[in-house]
Amino acid sequence: MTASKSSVKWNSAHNFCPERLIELALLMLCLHCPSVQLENPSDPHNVLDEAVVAALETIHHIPPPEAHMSTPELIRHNNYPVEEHFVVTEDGYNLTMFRIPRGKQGKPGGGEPVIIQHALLCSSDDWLLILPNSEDNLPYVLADAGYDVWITNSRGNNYSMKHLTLSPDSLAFWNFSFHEMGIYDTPSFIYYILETTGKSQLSYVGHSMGCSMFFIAMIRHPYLQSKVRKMVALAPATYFMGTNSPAAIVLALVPSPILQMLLDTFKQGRVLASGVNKWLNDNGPSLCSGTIPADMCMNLIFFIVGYDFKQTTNYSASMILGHTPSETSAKTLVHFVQLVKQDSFQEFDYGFLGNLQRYGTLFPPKYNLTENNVATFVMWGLNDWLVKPTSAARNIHELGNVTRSEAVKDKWFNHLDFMYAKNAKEMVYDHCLEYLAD
Ligand SMILES: *[C@@H]1O[C@H](CO)[C@@H](O)[C@H](O)[C@H]1NC(C)=O
Ligand SMILES: *[C@@H]1O[C@H](CO)[C@@H](O)[C@H](O)[C@H]1NC(C)=O
Ligand SMILES: *[C@@H]1O[C@H](CO)[C@@H](O)[C@H](O)[C@H]1NC(C)=O
Ligand SMILES: *[C@@H]1O[C@H](CO)[C@@H](O)[C@H](O)[C@H]1NC(C)=O
Ligand SMILES: *[C@@H]1O[C@H](CO)[C@@H](O)[C@H](O)[C@H]1NC(C)=O
Ligand SMILES: CC(=O)N[C@H]1CO[C@H](CO)[C@@H](O)[C@@H]1O
Repeated sequence: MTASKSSVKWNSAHNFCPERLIELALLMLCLHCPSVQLENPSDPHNVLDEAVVAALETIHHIPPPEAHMSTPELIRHNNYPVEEHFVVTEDGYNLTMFRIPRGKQGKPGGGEPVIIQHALLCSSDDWLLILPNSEDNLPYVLADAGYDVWITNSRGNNYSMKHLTLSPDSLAFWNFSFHEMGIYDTPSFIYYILETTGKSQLSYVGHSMGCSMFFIAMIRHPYLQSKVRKMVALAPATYFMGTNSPAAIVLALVPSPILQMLLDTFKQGRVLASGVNKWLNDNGPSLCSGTIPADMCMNLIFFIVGYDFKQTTNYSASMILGHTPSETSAKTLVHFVQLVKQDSFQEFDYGFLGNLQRYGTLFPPKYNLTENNVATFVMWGLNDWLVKPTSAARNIHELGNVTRSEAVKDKWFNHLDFMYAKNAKEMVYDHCLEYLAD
């Protein structure tokens, strides 16, 4: 009932045709562009026609077919083998993992399992969006090196929006943050993968929230530490001191109970209103392909995470918008905003009364990073607006067993470049391989 309602709503939004409005605006801009008029001042009609043709050409680049492919479709499209696996957590969430058991044809398999875990508002898709050199994507780099790759999806995202009893339309379904992902999802992935492969250990690569989850899992379930041989932490999201992400700063201005209430009321406990991300994913790629619109879209994305034009390709905007953002719970976002405000890596803050009831203390308990002794390699970006180099340094200082740490050598590397940059293989993934092989 609700589902059909929301699809009707979004269809009517589509009839509004924002695409056409944007095209019209661009066309008008181009028509008034002085450089076009100067080229051929003697023949105004010709100039106009040429300008229209040029404008249409920049606008009407068709997005690559990959922009609308799901994770298994992308993997098959790139000629790698893929398996789909499901695991149900102790609290009933049914999570999806995609496995690439070996590299391209002819490459050996059966290597060590490696988990690749995505960040906030992302999914397994986000590890597969580098074009045109698609072999540079992290899962393929690891698979071709002989690893048994498992790309995991944490609760609530597009691929893990399932629960044995709760419906995603209920507030109770969205009653989780990255704390629950760490307590329940990460252990479920680890146990399932070790059981399925018969191995005794695996390694783990996390990006941003993918690291927060992992640290929480290791700190709250210390017996899991012996199951993980090595961990790679890419831009770990634990401390946010001095963040200059405009989005984080604006959100931090809103008191968190009010932010939570607003999101619960207007978005049914999600970050994105039901259907928004599907609409964006369906329409974003065609809105954001072509040179000018793609640049505008990338500008919007950079606004959140830091500028880095050199490392995006003309495919980036349409690939990213075709797959991202994926859904997550409002509580996850609010929990992150609390970390930004309080500059502390700690459990969810329910307010004095709520904390007393839940934790028996006025303030939420902190996660003690020193208790995680898994051998860890931390990488951070010098141009990361979310996780600043000083925050990365604090994280490294506190973790129990950092055996290697370095800033990415490209000084413009930002928070999302760990997934999307065209030089990510050279700058990051090759270093991961080297560390894991050691
Ligand atoms: C989890 O979801 C998958 C796909 O929808 C389904 O095939 C599987 O049976 C589910 N697992 C359980 C235990 O319900
Ligand atoms: C969310 O979970 C907390 C405890 O984990 C509980 O107190 C609260 O009532 C739950 N809220 C909803 C809407 O299920
Ligand atoms: C991207 O650029 C390449 C060459 O620069 C071109 O062949 C390709 O058509 C462009 N793709 C898109 C989606 O604009
Ligand atoms: C964190 O854990 C380490 C190692 O177990 C311990 O030495 C330290 O005192 C703990 N820090 C706090 C603040 O509890
Ligand atoms: C850190 O990891 C290395 C490599 O796995 C291991 O040999 C060492 O014992 C670990 N250190 C601690 C304090 O656990
Ligand atoms: C639940 C949900 O939104 N699933 C979507 C995830 O993404 C794939 C591929 O884009 C869609 O086919 C699903 O409908």
